[in-house]
Amino acid sequence: MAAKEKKDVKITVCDASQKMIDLARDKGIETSFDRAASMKPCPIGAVGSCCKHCAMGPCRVPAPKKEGEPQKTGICGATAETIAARNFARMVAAGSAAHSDHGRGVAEVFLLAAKGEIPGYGIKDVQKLMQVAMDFGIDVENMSVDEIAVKVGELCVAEFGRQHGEITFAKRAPLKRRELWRKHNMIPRGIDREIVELMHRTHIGVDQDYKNITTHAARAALGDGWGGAMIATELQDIMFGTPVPIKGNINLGVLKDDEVNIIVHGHEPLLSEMVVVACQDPEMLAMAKEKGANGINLAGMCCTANEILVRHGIPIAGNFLQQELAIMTGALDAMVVDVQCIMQAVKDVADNFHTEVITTSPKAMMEGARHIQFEEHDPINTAKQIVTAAIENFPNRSETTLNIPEQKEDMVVGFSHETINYLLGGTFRASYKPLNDNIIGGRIRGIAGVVGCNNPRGVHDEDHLTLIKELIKNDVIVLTTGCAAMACGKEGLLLPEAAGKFCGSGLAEICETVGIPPVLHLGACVDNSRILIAATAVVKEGGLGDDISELPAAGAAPGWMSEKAVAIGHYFVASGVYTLFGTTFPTLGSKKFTDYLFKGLEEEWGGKWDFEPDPIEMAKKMIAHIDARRKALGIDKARERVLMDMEMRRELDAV
Ligand code: SF4
Ligand code: MSK
Repeated sequence: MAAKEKKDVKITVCDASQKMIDLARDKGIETSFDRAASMKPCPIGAVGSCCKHCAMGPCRVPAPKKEGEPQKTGICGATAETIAARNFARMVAAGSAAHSDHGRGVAEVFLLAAKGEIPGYGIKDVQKLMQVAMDFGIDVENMSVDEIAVKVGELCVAEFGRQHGEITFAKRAPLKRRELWRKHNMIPRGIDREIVELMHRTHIGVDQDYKNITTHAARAALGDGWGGAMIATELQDIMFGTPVPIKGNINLGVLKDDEVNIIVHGHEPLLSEMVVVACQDPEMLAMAKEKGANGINLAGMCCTANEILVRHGIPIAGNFLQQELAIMTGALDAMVVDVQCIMQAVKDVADNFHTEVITTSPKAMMEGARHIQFEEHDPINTAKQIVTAAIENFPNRSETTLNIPEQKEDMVVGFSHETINYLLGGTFRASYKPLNDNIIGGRIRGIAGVVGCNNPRGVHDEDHLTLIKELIKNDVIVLTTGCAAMACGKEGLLLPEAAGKFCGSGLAEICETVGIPPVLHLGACVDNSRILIAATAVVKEGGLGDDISELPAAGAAPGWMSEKAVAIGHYFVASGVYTLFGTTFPTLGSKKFTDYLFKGLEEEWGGKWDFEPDPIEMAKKMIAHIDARRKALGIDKARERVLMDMEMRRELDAV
């Protein structure tokens, strides 16, 4: 199908993206939106009913079309539920591996930095270092900060290869949750071990009990959320600074027509932290001037963007589905990628422009791209090489292909758990008490985590925005990360002013009084671990039950696409959260297995999965769950007085 014929089909709610998609189609340049339209998903594979775990297959076991028809099994006899569970579990394994390998990379660099072996890297957040050291049982009294950092680095690296016991951060979870995990043998021994075992169990002829597979998948996923991803978040904060509220800009309009434009894209902040420094280097700026540019403009994409946004206010050019579109502006001198969520197609689009695609990780190379390897012992030197390459490419830019959309939006980001604690806390000490009190009092109805990717199988950004607006309209405060956070940023939902425009009266008054947006940007995909910590802090503060599963809270990823999203979803479910996916769900081919995920799990774990492609219906389900939890806690009546009188307002002002 010719690209131009599809022009009238709504594919994004982002005007800047639409402009670039139209431009690509006019030029005959194919993007993921075109490929999604022309390639329908395999109806058997999409619902988890195809197994290719051995060479007797692939075996397809779709649900019978008519009642009474027998359900096929694989050649080995594997049932539809075993096959769906194995496929699901392998998604969890891959997603957990991705986050955890990110975490391992951070831990290794942290250790080198702690030993003073990386120029430019050190300890920025000593308080958090002490907190983590105490989690590991380190005797901080008699050690210097450097010695503590080395010990923390060694112990974090060891968490990955640990063979016995329990991963350290599991102890951060509420006691009731840990007891439940122990009962079901779900606490990870070591991060790598559970992933390896999950791959073993899902090999032909091993674990053929879908419930048993699901439980071990949770053990691997918990090794991500409470292990690899949490290590990544904590050590990044210690090394680069724990985020505090900071202003930023978002959308393709952040690119500049008179400056060298560099986008860092992917997930790891290790190199991009130094690219930030290199872009401000007088030598680099002089070189840019020599080449005719008025400066160097650094922007981010996907979660690398979130990492440097929340710590430095570096603008974001766009989320996952905008990576090809950023190149369509003709203004991009270098797209620098690390790992995860990088479409191979960026190179094809770049071939139509002067843009140089630069890979930096030996784990993520791309045919035809330039490779400048991240040297962990000397990141500033690598960063300068990259910035130099972009500067040298600036004169190759053509005025005739320059098309930067004007759209860009302001936002306030950087709501780490510590910041939420501080902002919503009392006058004399940070605490979650005022937040809990406002939930108990009904001004805040509940908490939602809305996270995850964009997927061209739906309208870009639309479901995130519809869902989130419906939630905040109903006084549900939203915590967000990843590409969902970026959709919110583009829509102005990450501004304190959004409260008056979009929120119900209870949430609006809280946000206006405290001066926060109703949607709090917590960071990148690995920073979903911050949501776990925030949820635990709410439990520990008291008054809202003894476990995460008792909170008036729910989670969603309406536009998910990656295996990491499945891992995240599974560790939230295993942590007690009602978690919904939109777009599609990868197990629907097996009713038995899907029923177990959507219904059976709740009885065992307190959390459960669900699938709802309509974002309004999704919001209704989340709110119904929140209300049911409020009722169970005996705080449902408080919702009847959501409007604040003057006395309530004074009380809030005083905290
Ligand atoms: Fe088929 Fe069983 Fe082999 Fe899977 S493991 S491909 S179901 S024979
Ligand atoms: S980048 S995993 S598309 S959120 Fe973290 Fe976005 Fe999903 Fe990648």
